[in-house]
Amino acid sequence: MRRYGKHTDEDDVRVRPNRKGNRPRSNIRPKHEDASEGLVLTVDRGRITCLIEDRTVTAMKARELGRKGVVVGDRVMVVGDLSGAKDTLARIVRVQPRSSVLRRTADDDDPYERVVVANADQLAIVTALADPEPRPRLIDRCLVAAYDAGLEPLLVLTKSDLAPPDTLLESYGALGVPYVVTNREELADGAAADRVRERLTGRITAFVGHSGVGKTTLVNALVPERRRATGHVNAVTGRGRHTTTSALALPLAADGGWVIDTPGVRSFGLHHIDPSRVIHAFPDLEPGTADCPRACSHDEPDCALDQWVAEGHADPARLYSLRRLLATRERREGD
Ligand SMILES: Nc1nc2c(ncn2[C@@H]2O[C@H](COP(=O)(O)OP(=O)(O)OP(=O)(O)O)[C@@H](O)[C@H]2O)c(=O)[nH]1
Ligand SMILES: [Mg+2]
Ligand SMILES: [Zn+2]
Repeated sequence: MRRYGKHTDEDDVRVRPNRKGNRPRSNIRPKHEDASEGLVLTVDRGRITCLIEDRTVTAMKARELGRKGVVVGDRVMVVGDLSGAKDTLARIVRVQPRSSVLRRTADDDDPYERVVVANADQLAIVTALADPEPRPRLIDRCLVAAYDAGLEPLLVLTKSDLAPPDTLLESYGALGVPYVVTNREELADGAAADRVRERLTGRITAFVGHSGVGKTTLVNALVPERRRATGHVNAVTGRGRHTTTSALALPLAADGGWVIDTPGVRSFGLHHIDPSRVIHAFPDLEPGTADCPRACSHDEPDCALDQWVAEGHADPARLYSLRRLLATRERREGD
């Protein structure tokens, strides 16, 4: 493999004379046809860690990528020094088309959407049953974001040693979202990891939730050889301490699949949600929208879904749940 020296990239080559002599630039510039595909494992202030075959390679964005972001889960084309040796820096020249994009905004009025992860196929919505208190509004918002992005949601209810899951499970029953309940004892004896792992095999799952709900604790139980730091929940405020500061993708052993641990969120802003994509996750209701007015919000007087349910095609509880989710953008914190 050719070396271009420490921290050298295309831009350096363009502006600096070549110290080694007068080789033409075309010899120095890596050819993009030689690019190797990598999976982005983590992004830390412009330093992007990729997995290329079995090597972990640090890279940065090539200038030609412009403002296009690179996020955890991206499949990228990388050129330059791909040895993975210390102090080497490769360049990402292309981001492959994404199969899914999970977005969130800081709040609903914020037009700046950040991509949380790319190419995930499942969203594990992690909620503690206590400490911190569960907030159904955040769950609803994550569900909407998952449906909108085409990810399958999985409800992970942690800390059942502190409070029972019954009320929460009841209110999500009609949605039919798969769920797992875990607790401290089962984290210790491996039962929690086993039960969660069943849902993760062969898939790329992003773990999201408030700080302190136990995302990293669970990821550590699933991938013990890659232990990350966990934090304590503040006894007075009942809040987590935002221990995890960057998203990280970790491979599940043997049976395949990836888990992506993410930093705790305070809110999950939904700036733009397309109701037609959300309703796609409700196959029992979707055919009933054929008679809806154009661009129906599915939560207005002329919506055809009332008729659909009245005619017995679907369970009214399902329509209620759908509308509760679609209305979650309008509701304020504390609802
Ligand atoms: N009682 C109890 N505590 C738990 C359980 N799971 C995790 N915890 C505790 O919850 C605290 C927070 O766990 P973390 O894994 O750091 O939470 P996190 O969601 O990763 O938090 P951030 O990284 O800040 O977003 C730690 O003290 C864990 O030991 C559980 O099932 N029961
Ligand atoms: Mg964490
Ligand atoms: Zn409608």
